[in-house]
Parts: sequence; C-alpha cells; structure tokens
Amino acid sequence: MYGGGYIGPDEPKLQDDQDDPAKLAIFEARIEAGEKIEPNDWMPAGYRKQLIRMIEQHAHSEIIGALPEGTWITRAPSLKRKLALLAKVQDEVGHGQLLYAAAETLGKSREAMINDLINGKSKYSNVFNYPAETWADIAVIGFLVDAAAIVNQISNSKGSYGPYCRALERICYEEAFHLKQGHDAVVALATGTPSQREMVQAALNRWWPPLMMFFGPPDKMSSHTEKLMKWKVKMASNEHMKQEFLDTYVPKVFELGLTLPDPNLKKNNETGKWEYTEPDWDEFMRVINGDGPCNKERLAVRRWAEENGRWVREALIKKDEKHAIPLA
Ligand code: FAQ
Repeated sequence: MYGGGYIGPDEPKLQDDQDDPAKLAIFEARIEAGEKIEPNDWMPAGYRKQLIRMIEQHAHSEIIGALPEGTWITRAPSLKRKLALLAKVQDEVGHGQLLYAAAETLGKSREAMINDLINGKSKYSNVFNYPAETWADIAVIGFLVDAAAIVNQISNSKGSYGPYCRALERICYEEAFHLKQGHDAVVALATGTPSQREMVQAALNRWWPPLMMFFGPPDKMSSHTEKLMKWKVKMASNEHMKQEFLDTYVPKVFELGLTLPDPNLKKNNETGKWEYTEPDWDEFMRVINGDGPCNKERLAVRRWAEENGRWVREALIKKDEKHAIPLA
C-alpha cells in the first residue's frame, strides 16, 4: 500500500536536487497527466513538506477524534449502539495508523509526529476540541462530522500522492459505515420522545458552528490551497467542499424536521450556492492553536497514553529482554 518508501526512526537525507527546475518541470507534467507520485520518486521539497503537514494533521485528527466518542462507549444507550460505537472508534484509531504510515513514507518518523502532537506543535481538526455532552452529540458526530470527513476524503483520495490516496480509499469505505450508524442514531432520536428530539436538536445547535469551520477558512484566507491544488494534493477548495457538504446533508437534516442554528442558511437558486453566516473565524484560530474548550484535556489523554504505553513499545523493540508489566 505504501510503496516501499522510507520507514524508520531517523530523518532521511533529503535529495540534494530537490529544487532542480528541470526536474520540477517533469514532476509537474506527471501531475498534470494524472500520474501518481510514489515515495521513491523525485519530488520538490515543498510538495514533501506540504504532504507531511497535511497527512500528519489528518492522522492526529483521527486519533484525537476517537476521544470524544470513546468516552461514550460505556454509556451508549443499548448493546447494539455500544457494539457499533466500539467498532467505529476502533476504525478511527486504525485510520490514524494508516495515515501515520503514509506520512512516514515522506521521511518524518512516527515518533517525531507523536512528539509534535503531544507537545502541542502539530494541529488537528478543530471539531475534536469540543465536548460531547450527551448521547445525541455522538449521534451528530457520527452523522455530520463523518459526512464532512467523507466529502473531504473522497476528494483528497483522487489526488497525486499514491500512499495517501490508497489509505484514503480504504478509510472512505469504513467512514461510509460510520455515517450510516450516525444517521441511524440521529433518526432514532428525531423520531423518538419529545425530550429525545430536544436533545438531538440541542446537539445539532452545538455542533453546527464547529462543523462550518471543518473545511478550513474561506478560500481567500486559505494559505495552502493554491499550491496544494496545483500539485493535486487537494482536489477541491475549502469552499467547494463545504458547498458539496451543505448540498447533500442540509436536506437530510431538514427532512427529519430538525433545524440548523443559522437564519441565513439557504440555497440561492440563481447561483446554485448555499448562503450562510460565516462562523467565528477568531474562535477557529484560537481553537486550532490550542485554546479550545477541550484542547488541554485531549492532549493530556494522549500524553498519558504515550507514557503508559512506553513499556509495550520497549518490549517490542527488545523482545529478548524481560519486562515487568506495570500495574499487573
Ligand atoms: N482544523 O490553508 P488552509 C475526521 C488549518 S478527519 C484545524 O485552508 P489546507 C475523521 C490548516 O492546517 C478530520 N486546522 O489549509 C473522523 C492551516 O494551518 P497550518 C481531519 C485547520 O491544508 C470523523 C491553516 O488552518 N481531516 O474527521 C482546519 O489547505 C469522526 C490554514 O488553512 C483532514 O485533516 C481544521 N478544520 O486545508 C474521526 C483531511 N482547517 O498547517 C473521528 C486532510 C484548516 O498552516 C470521528 N486535510 N486548518 O498551521 C485537508 O484536506 C486540508 O488540510 C483542510 C485544510 C481542508 C482541512
């Protein structure tokens, strides 16, 4: 799947000719022709750097994304819901592993990525820094966060870097199941008792603003889109993906008789585009830079896991040594 690229603990030596204009022209022609770039192919330094940044952030998002849902596994309202949520959370962690492996082919070790996450240097998706207050939040995450992730990932899976695209194809199959379980949970609440309906409406109201930030800042504020689209790492702009999400999923919310907390949200039939109130981009910047409602808690959990899992990693590396199992 990963194409035999670099996988190891040390940073590889980057090619000396990584900014050679003649090679750049050949590389860009390959991309233009729709070819996939593989780990051992020549690539410009900027392409490698951008891919590492994006795939690493994506991997962290899957791992941190498992946390709000993970806290509800023991509190899911039935055995069926518990089994489905357990499987979903396992899948998300698996997606993180696939994506770390894809990023490693570009030369950054998994250890370096995890260190950058737990030290607060790397970003991950804004949405996972908000609390899941009720079971309905889990239903809304499974339905709409997964829906947004699918729109984004299907688009990215058509891109130019082979290992990332192949990982995304597999991830999208699993996300399709997540979306079904989320939608099913939302339908159950929306068609349930008045208090269940109230609960799912309140969760929608809470998650809508972070969801409207999920695809990133407006195109005119997006610093990376132009370069990423030129190199086919990103196949659609932030606004384009958001419009696709609104087109497909707003009608599904409305058909359940639920509302969304934006009085300006409507499709303009002349332009064919959704109009909406811009979310609070200052809040977005605060949240993605470490100052959201749950950032500290999320990273503290990851630090704890890293510290308490150290003995397992050490035992795997030095399999012939005897290890005392802590807490046993
Ligand atoms: N959150 O120039 P742009 C999931 C940052 S997976 C945090 O527009 P770009 C599965 C951006 O990094 C969810 N930061 O950036 C799941 C940049 O900062 P930097 C994650 C964000 O890269 C479901 C700055 O803002 N998916 O949900 C966000 O061209 C349920 C400027 O932005 C991926 O990562 C954000 N929302 O476009 C798991 C997919 N948006 O690095 C559990 C791959 C922007 O300069 C439960 N990534 N920023 O410091 C992408 O497709 C792109 O990176 C975008 C952003 C579209 C997210």
